[in-house]
Amino acid sequence: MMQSSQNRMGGVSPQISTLAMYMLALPGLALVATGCGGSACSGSERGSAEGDQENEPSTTTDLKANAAEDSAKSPGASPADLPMGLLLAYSQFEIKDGKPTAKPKAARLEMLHRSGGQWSSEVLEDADSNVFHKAMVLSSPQGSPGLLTLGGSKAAVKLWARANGKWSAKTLWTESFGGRFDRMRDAELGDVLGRGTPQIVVGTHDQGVVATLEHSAGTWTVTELDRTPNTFIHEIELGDLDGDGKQEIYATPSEPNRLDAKAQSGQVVRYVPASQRGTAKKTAIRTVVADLGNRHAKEIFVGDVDGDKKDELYVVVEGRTEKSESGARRVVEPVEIRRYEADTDPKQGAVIATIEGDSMMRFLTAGDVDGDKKRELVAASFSQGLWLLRPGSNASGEWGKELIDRESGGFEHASLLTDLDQDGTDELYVASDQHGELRRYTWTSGRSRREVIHKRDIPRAMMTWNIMPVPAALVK
Ligand SMILES: [Ca+2]
Ligand SMILES: [Ca+2]
Ligand SMILES: [Ca+2]
Ligand SMILES: [Ca+2]
Repeated sequence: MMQSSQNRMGGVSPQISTLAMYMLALPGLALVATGCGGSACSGSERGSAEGDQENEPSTTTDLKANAAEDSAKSPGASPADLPMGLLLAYSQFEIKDGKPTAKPKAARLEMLHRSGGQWSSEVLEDADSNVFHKAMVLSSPQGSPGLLTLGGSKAAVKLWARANGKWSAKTLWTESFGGRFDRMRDAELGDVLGRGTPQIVVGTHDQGVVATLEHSAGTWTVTELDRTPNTFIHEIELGDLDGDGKQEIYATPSEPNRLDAKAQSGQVVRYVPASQRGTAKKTAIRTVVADLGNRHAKEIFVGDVDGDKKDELYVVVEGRTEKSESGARRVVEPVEIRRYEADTDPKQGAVIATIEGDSMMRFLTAGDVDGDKKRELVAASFSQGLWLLRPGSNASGEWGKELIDRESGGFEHASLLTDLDQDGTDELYVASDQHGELRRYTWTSGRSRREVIHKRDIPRAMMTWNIMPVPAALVK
């Protein structure tokens, strides 16, 4: 049984505004989403239980022993107790006559953890904003970990801490950028400035602002690395492609989102902060690393997936659709995943996978699903399901591609490979917003198993924007 408690923060009513923009895209596009077409489904086994009732509460804290015992009962089943939980960032919408409207409610965060064989969640809402795009753990400079949230409309970066059972926030950065939309859209943590402690690197809508937030002497200093009118930054990634031991910043500027998806031009750019080069002349040196022409990317991943000890950049290039005379929209150029190394020509990214029939893909996550110490990528497309991608001997050639689950989808389709039970193998967590379910996938003997771990009655009452791991002790 789910337990939940609720804290409502802030005092400003949510405005009907920017989320309508997101929602506008939904009704028409949702028609494209297809269910599992019988034989078209993957061969995955289906775990049927919500939560997992098979496992008795544990009496020992030896998680590895628990995991082994549990998996002997049912391979891949969730252990009764998990040392890590999940942070789920949402927007939510008012319900009228049992149906979701386009009117956004307060930004919502759910903190999910599992103990005694039960998944439990706690809800935190912030009426200052109408969406949390992401929430993640940030260890404060004083050492105590808190929860960092990225809010949209109003744009706010907040750090939450719990005292005497109540969550409260300190606003690290809020700004009206001067355009039509104000959103903190994505952030990553890393020591990009070479200070010895991590900074927060943030991407925003709609004035193309990319900024670092640096803590020193009790205050947070915001430094803008870039600003371009009428520009959305969809994602930030950090990594060291050039192998000098210092992380660069990668961001995805594009024209504002369009509903017709005919063409939306974008790039992936790299910022090397001046402090990495020992110059104070400019805040950062900006380079275009992927030139996507009349297409754009909302999702990128930077990391070493192929195991050569060097990071590379993966860019999910959104597809293009066109309307036929009958008014039906069809995909003329499907989603592609392109790979870039440090010296790849910006126009010559290597296509490692194509997702036929889809024009949108907003999540790419890396991890080791089978415990062979080699990493895979999981790609979550809007309407064509979840895909497992494995590099071959040539990491810039076409990768192995395997359907995990056709019956999984959503506008964002937030997904995360992470090892909550800490047994050395990653599980896959996916928010299938089309079904209003959070699902967990594990692999046994090459086959995936699906288990629903959290669900809501009205799927479209919420959109899941991000999933991140969190130590369970922080959210219990
Ligand atoms: Ca570097
Ligand atoms: Ca690599
Ligand atoms: Ca693997
Ligand atoms: Ca695991």
